[in-house]
Amino acid sequence: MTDSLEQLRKELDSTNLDILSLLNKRAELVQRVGQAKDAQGVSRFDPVREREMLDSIAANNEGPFETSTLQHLFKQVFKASLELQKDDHSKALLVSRKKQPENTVVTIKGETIGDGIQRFVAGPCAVESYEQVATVAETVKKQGIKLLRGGAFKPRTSPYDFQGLGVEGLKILKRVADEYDLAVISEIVNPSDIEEAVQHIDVIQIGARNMQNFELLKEAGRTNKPVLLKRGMSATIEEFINAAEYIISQGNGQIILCERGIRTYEKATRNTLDITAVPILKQETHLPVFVDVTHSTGRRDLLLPAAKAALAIGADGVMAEVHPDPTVALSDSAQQMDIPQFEAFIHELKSNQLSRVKQ
Ligand code: PRE
Repeated sequence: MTDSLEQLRKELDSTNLDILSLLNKRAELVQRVGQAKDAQGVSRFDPVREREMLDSIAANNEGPFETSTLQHLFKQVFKASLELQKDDHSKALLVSRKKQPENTVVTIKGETIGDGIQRFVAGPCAVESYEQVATVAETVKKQGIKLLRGGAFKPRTSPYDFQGLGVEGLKILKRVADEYDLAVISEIVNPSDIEEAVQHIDVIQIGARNMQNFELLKEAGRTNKPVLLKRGMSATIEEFINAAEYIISQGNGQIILCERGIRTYEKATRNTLDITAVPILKQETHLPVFVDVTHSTGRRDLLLPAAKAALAIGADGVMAEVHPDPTVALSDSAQQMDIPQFEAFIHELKSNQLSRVKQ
């Protein structure tokens, strides 16, 4: 006598529940494996281990399913397990929005970043002299901008290019900041310079080339100065977020992320501005996000449209370079704005009135 359909389905229902319970039991084990791997710094994906398990399935399969069918199903389980481990990992990150749903607001000399008002950071690529920085500071101040940038330590592609004025440059920034009541941002490249640098500057910038200089990240994390962290030119968003985690893990949560373009095959611009990184970073983390329009485009004619795009997509601010005479600038002369161009740039962004833009 054949079993009734109803009876068979009852058995299937109960078997489904067994499978469900076993899958979740497996998932719990996978989560524990994930934690152990994170603690050891071991890569989550392990193809050798997966191969061993697939071989064991082949050796033990008594049918009626074909081995290839079962291997396919198990591979899906491994994939889902990997996703679960990744999810757990990102939930555990201190920079993660899952950990802290509300926005981090970074405060720099009374100026707030990340509170919904869009800000600007402007200044020359490199500090060249007191007069040069003071001229730019005057313009920046006139535009109602509080944050002045200027490079004192310049990591250049060629060792024969201008390397910056070093600590002397930081002192010039400090003098100008005091005279014009501005806050200054400058890149630090060497962990051992941080102690001295924090006496002169208000924000430590960590540049694209140093995004994974973990000693530098940790040293910046041990200070109480805000840090502007630029995305590495070949860094994925996940790597960028983990770099920020290095800083916060040392106690300093005053971090601004800065998208500055990534390296692609496209040659029309210096880098490819990854504009959607902005909303992704804002979804994934609680940190403010800036866009550096100068380094991403490398083209003066693209600064304005790139800045408009950045503000429209929800960036907390835009960084741009301005020099009294870009033609004779010691670095990046092709992409810095002169003062009238900068004034027009800010004027256009303001009148464009992406309503939350504040000078
Ligand atoms: C697991 C998950 C992902 C890896 O690629 C390999 C195996 C699995 O689901 O079995 C678990 C795991 O992370 C591991 O055994 O190392």
